[in-house]
Amino acid sequence: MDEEFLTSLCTLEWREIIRRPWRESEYLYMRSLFVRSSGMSCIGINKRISSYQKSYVTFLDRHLLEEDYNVIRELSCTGGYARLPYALDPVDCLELKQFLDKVARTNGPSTRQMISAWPQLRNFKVVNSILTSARIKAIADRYLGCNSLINLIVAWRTEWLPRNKVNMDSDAMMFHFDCDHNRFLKLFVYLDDVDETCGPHVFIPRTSAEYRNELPAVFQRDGRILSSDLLNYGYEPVVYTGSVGSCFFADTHNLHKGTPVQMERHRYILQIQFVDSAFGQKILYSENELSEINALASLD
Ligand SMILES: O=C(O)CCC(=O)C(=O)O
Ligand SMILES: [Fe+2]
Repeated sequence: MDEEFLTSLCTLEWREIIRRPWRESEYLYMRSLFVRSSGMSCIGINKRISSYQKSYVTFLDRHLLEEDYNVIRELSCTGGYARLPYALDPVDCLELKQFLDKVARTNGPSTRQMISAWPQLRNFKVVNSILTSARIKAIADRYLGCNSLINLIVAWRTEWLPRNKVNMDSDAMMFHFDCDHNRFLKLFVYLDDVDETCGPHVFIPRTSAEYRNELPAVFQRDGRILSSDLLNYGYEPVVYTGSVGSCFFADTHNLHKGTPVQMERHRYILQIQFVDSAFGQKILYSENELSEINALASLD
């Protein structure tokens, strides 16, 4: 398997990719290439995807307002993080929050109760309002340089557990980068107020893609990273708290993590993922579901 092979895969249309049998080895190859090339592999592949869609990217301007260009500028300054300049309707957010409160706790040790099934999520106004927002899709597409595909919608509640019961690694509470796809941008929505006690999202700006080659050699690897190691090297984490309805874009190729919630506190999140290629980690949705989701989001 070589880079040429991966590049040709990423030029396929998403339907062709998801109809191919999914192979874990290909996904792991993409991941290891990302690390070995200090993030550059995803840029090369993304440039090739973009080059096929030049006219699409210029067409995005008609969907963007002046304040959206500030978001786009912020994304490029931080390496892929920016808050949306407006909040979503709190009533819509609380509807999904209340549903998450009813999701039964699984027996496992996780602090997170998640839902991602489209037949469940499609009924929520907050989900619909994001999927049908031309501004949000246009910002993501501008960042990703292509007509992106939405391939993951997930909502979860995080709750308190005694520290010795929390698996910080599997609950994404240790610094890591995501690499499920080539290039991607997630939109996080806080479905209720998130202050310092509710396990806010934390990230290290400018550690994604092209910035990876500036990382010290000890961090040029896959896997979890201790906060203390990053602090020792002078990295300053940024904490995103926010009130109900607030949203931010996150290119989680940057080092990032969630944080534990304090006793009697909860965090409720909705997350939507835009990808430049369907190639990578296995997709949870069927072809019909992806068509339905992306028809809502289409800018044509
Ligand atoms: O819980 C969080 O804020 C981060 C979760 C995470 O690592 C992710 O969504 O990629
Ligand atoms: Fe992550």
